[in-house]
Parts: sequence; C-alpha cells; structure tokens
Amino acid sequence: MSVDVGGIVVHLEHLTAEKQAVLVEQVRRIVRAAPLFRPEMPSGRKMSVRMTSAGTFGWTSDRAGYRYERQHPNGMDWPPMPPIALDIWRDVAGVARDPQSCLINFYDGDAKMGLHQDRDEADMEMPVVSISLGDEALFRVGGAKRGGKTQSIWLKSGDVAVMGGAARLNYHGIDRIRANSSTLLPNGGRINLTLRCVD
Ligand SMILES: O=C(O)CCC(=O)C(=O)O
Ligand SMILES: [Mn+2]
Repeated sequence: MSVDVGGIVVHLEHLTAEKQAVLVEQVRRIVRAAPLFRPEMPSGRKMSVRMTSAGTFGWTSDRAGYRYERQHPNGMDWPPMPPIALDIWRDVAGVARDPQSCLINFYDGDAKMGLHQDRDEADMEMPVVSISLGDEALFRVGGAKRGGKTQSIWLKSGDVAVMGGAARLNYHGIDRIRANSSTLLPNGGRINLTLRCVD
C-alpha cells in the first residue's frame, strides 16, 4: 500500500523483515569500509546525523558548502551501492537511469534533520528514493517554498518514500526518532538510505 504525503509517495512496508535484515548487513559492510562521519554544515554547526555513502558519488558538507564528492573524507572511493537498494530503486523510481549515490544516514535517539530541499543534483527530473530501517522517524513534508503548510508521517522500518515530479523539491526533514520502536538494529537507532542521480 502507498500513501501520498504532500506529494511524496510513501510505499508502506515495501521491504519484508528478511530483506530489511539483509540490507542492514549490506550497510554494515559499507560502514566497515567507509566509516560514518558527522559533517559540519556551512554554518559551522555539526549535523546530529552521522553519515557515509556508497556508489560513484557521496554527499558531504563542510564550511565550503553542500556537495557531492567521489571520495570519502579518508581519501578512498565510496564502496559499491548496496544491491538491495538498487533493486528498490528499480522497483519504485520509474525512470530508466540507475542511481549514482546512496547516502547512508544514521540517527541515534537524539538525531534529527532540519527542513531542507534536496537540490545538489543536476537533473531534477530524476526522483529521490529514501529507505527507512530501524526505529520510527517523524518525517515532515512541506511544499516547494519554505514556510508553507506541512504534513507529517511516522516512517517505519521497511517504508520507502519517493520524491519525484512536482514533489521533487518539496521541503522535508526528520523531527525526531522514536527510540526502541524497532528491534531491527540491536543497539537501536535508525538508518536512512537516500538514493539519487547526481550529474
Ligand atoms: O532520513 C530521512 O528520512 C531523510 C534524509 C534526507 O532527507 C536527506 O538525507 O536528504
Ligand atoms: Mn533530503
């Protein structure tokens, strides 16, 4: 089943518990090779989310701004995209291209992400596909202009959100995590995978 939240299509329980567990293993392998880091925002404040990436490009940020890089801050190329994430993109994205970047966000119980647009990519015709694993997250969605009305949904483990079409530039963010709401990750927390075409 899917629901529309301010133009963003959320496929509820898209991933079986088994697939979620395999995807977590694929993410663990990536994180062992390309450790999580906590980027600085252009303001100089550190993000509360820790992140890493897989694929040709990884998203990163520091005082110089938001951008994609071909290497992890430690100088290595990003590991290959997790195969299950690629399958999910091909199921739901509705475009012929494959994604070039898989951002891996890790939220502990206190982490959140402020309202923002995804606009560091070249082709806004390409959707953004976002996969939730682990603890539930309160996802807030607005319109394409800051300051308008917003709607919220609790994203659960296995849900997949697609930001495409008119909703591609909608503001969105994570207000909070509901700690211990899932048993998928033994130490709790939430993993979000965000798949995007970059160039
Ligand atoms: O964690 C999420 O569900 C959203 C992540 C996000 O919007 C981003 O990384 O740009
Ligand atoms: Mn985003």
